[in-house]
Amino acid sequence: MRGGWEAGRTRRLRSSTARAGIRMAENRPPRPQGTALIYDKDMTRVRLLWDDPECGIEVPERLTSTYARLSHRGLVQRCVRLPAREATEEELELVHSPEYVAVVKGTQTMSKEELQTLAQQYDAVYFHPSTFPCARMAVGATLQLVDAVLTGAVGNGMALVRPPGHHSQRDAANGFCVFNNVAIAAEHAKRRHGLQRILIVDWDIHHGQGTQRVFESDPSVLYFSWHRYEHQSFWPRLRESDYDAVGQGPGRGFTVNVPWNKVGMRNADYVSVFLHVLLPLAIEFDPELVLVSAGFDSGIGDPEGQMKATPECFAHLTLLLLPLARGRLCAVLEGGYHLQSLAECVCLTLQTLLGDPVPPLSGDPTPCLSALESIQNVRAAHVPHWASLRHEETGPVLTPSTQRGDTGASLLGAQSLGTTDRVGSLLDKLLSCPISLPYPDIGLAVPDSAASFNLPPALLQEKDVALSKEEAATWARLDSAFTEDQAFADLGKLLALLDKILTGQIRAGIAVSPSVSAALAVALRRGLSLGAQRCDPDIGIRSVFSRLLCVAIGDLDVPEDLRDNGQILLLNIGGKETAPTPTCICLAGHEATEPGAFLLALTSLILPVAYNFQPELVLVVLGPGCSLRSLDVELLTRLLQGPAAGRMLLLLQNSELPLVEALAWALAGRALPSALGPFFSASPKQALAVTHLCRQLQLDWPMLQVSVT
Ligand code: Q9C
Ligand code: ZN
Repeated sequence: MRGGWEAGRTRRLRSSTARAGIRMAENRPPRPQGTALIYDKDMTRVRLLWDDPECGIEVPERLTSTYARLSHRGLVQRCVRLPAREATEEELELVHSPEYVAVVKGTQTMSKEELQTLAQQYDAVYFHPSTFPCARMAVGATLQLVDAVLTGAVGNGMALVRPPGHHSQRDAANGFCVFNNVAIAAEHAKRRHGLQRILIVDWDIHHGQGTQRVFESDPSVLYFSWHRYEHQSFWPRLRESDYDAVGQGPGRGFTVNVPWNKVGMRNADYVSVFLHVLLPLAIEFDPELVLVSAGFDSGIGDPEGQMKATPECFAHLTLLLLPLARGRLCAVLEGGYHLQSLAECVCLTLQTLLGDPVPPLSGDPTPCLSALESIQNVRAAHVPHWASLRHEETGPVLTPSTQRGDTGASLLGAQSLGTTDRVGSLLDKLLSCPISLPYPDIGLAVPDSAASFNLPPALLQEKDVALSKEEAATWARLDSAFTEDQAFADLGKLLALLDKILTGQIRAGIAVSPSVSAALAVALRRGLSLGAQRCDPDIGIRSVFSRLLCVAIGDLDVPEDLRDNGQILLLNIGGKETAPTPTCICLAGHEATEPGAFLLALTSLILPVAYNFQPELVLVVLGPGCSLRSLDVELLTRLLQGPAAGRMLLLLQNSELPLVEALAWALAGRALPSALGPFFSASPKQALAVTHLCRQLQLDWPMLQVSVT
């Protein structure tokens, strides 16, 4: 929406921005690091006092059992605890009418019968004498979180609140929601902190029609929601929840609805929507704050959602949002009614906010037909509003599928039968092996001159270990670049670092080399050879590294024997033209690394292929003359920590040494230090090149698909 279509302007600005970016990297102050957690047991006081099967699932144990699990995992102790408070009536009236606030206030002294009668005026709501103080505290907790993040006291955070908020409207309670916590927080961020662009990501499985209505004409709030819809047959059964509801007047394009028309959506469906719908628009929007309406009824096992996304999927969703808004992300609990699944999903969200590496994403990395239809439709609906989608050629789906969403083997009729059992045993399995993630540990193989950098703690620096001539011959095939002693020393460091990553002693690292092409060949050969003998410390049996993803930026020579090798997937951006094969993908020419073209390639090609491949290690190589902006390299680094559980080696040409500091922090889980800045679209020529390549490859890599054809 912002920025232009002028490729010429993009090209002229590129080199100066790139240099400025690198200079900036040298003197950046460290970003606020803490993760806030807000929880107050006063919010467990509200509960259903009569019999109502519809409202019976919104229970106090949603908070107590979630908090207990966070505490048991040691996550509470790692967070900055902030007190909740009750919002003022003035704050409530940022979104709600004084008349409605007075009605809710009046419930404090009502009898059970009066409460029940009032509840009947709304859809799927109950009241309790504690509803008013609890709902005020849910708002106040959300405001405390937003204030802490916007004043820089913490980097990000989460508020565990009840009652939830996103169905609540100016004059109405709805769907267990009394006051709209997130909508009030967004208004507060605008009015009290002067923010101009706020992104609300509503990953709850219900449509937050309350939030949508508050901001439907407001271009300063981009509202994204996915929701179980089933062609308008699922609650709240609104026409305005479909993909073609895009906002009103000046707010047109700033409401994004992704309807799920089938149940059983899985990790690949969720991640595909983030990569192909949310991320391009969010990057273009460049929010100053991200508010997540974090409902976990979209997680596996939930009786309302009936979806199949596993807890670790929420770690990935969080990771994909963290590069936005300099990491200023506030997650606020909405729904989530399967107590175990809810608690587990919250743990994984919070761990990701804390900077822990994300666990690998399980399941078949193929989005289902129904999800693809929704992706195609919502993209088509937003083409007029977003430059990042302007190259889209496909229109909306004309004849929606009748197949069920889950591409699994079972048939429509068999679905309800046994589903609960299957989900139950899957969950039991998941929960019986608690996730134990390695403590983030970063290694560096860089020249001694890097000693003056401001580097993250818990960092290992490889000492000089000169490579023998024999080793050099084995690994480097005596490349002419490696005849100098110093070059041998650099290679020795690189191999020592790589070995630690491959044997699981450290998670990620950065190596600098005078010749990255040669170093890349060394790393790949070593990876294949050592991978074959790797002993997995987690499961205690020999396992083999069989999938190495190499994302190479710039002009790099990769020896013939390492191309199309079967275990290596090579993605070369900005290099020489070669005919693409499924495992050697090239987006050629230096124009491919210009900001607009690169961002397009990142969300539509690099990340989908990376998630599809499910690599065990990601190697990112910045070749000579890599003209990516420092910011884009950081973005690439942060986002590629998803597909291989944070296992990553960055390989840089020694001229790029100044990038080491920023990238070490990025590997350690720190947010991007600056906003994404003005949006550049890809030139029509570059957009066509990316689109064409994705089309060619989508049979081999289904995560690339954005339409059903
Ligand atoms: N059987 C939240 O998740 N009941 N609210 C729908 C469909 C209302 C959900 C009935 C669900 C409200 C915050
Ligand atoms: Zn919900």
